[in-house]
Amino acid sequence: MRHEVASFRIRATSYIGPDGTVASDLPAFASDPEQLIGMYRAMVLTRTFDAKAVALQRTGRLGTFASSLGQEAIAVGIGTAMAPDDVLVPSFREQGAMFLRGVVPNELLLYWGGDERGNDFAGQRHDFPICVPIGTQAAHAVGVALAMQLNHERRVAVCSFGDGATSRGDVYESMNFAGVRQLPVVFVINNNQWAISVPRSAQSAAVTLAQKAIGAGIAGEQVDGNDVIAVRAVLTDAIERARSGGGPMVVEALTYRLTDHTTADDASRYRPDAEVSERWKAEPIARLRDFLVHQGHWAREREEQLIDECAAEIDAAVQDYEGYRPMPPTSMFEHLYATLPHAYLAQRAELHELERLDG
Ligand SMILES: Cc1ncc(C[n+]2csc(CCOP(=O)(O)OP(=O)(O)O)c2C)c(N)n1
Ligand SMILES: [Mg+2]
Repeated sequence: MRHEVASFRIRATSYIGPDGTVASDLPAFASDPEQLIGMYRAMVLTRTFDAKAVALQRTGRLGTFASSLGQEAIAVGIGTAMAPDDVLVPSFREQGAMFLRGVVPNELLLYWGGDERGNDFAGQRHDFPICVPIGTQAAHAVGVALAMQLNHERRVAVCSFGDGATSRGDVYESMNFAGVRQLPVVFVINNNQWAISVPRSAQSAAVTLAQKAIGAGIAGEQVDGNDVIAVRAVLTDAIERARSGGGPMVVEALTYRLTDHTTADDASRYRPDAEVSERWKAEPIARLRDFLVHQGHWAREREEQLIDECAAEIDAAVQDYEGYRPMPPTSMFEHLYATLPHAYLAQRAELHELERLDG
């Protein structure tokens, strides 16, 4: 006899469609225009920051930078769904969430400028720094969630990574362990359809990336990652569920990387312009703005004022950043170990000597 022993469904949520359609059952926070305007502002600030950071890199004033152009709704959805005590364990494209959590633009400029002081967030002591090794932060998030569970804390770890990262063992292993222990962790897949030049279709034969949760025995769902209302709503539910002992969850947020992978990349070499132009029609900022205008909560003067405010805030951050004296090369030894391992002592001494000779 054969019978079905398991089956699964993956639910997808959206509230505001790219064509302006609006669902009737909006979440409660969406009836407060100030909440929506705050989210709109956070997305515009993020886009302003990204544009400035790319310009700084192009003029030799910043190192390699990863823009989140087109992906702002995911970061802002994460940042607005989390409680202050929760712990964000981000990848390298979550600047919008980091700003909402108290990291300041100047710190991220320092980081991307190669200065470790940028990872020592003055106003946000318990979130994790940017993680460039793909997917390794998932294991860190699971460790954080395990500590929270052992300490009986009502806190949640929120970990984001890309579509490409879901092919990594680190991510599978983390999901698996989170399922076994029913840890308070929410994994957010920031599915921007590309992992540098590798398209989503070459990443996995699975119809959704959310269903990778099923193999780990945890819940998985999709959300329209260009609809900030949907991202916030779905993540709020996932986080509150995890907080009250309901276990981990995987949320796949569907979006599109509208620009190069980083400033070291040229995406026009591997994807057609027509694909990118098409995706601009669904980008998240215009979508929320259209909704706000339609509801009578937004107008040209407010838009112009907001653009000026964001530009001023980012310009001030650039001024601060450029006012920093660069750290000496020996600072590379200062931020990883509490006690420097023996093998590095001689290397540091050698660098000190070179610095001394350089005057
Ligand atoms: C362990 C590891 N392998 C390879 C790389 C080089 N690398 C940097 S970004 C990237 C692609 C990541 O794609 P995805 O997870 O979709 O995130 P996205 O950059 O699209 O946000 C790769 C392979 C790395 N940083 N770490
Ligand atoms: Mg990607």
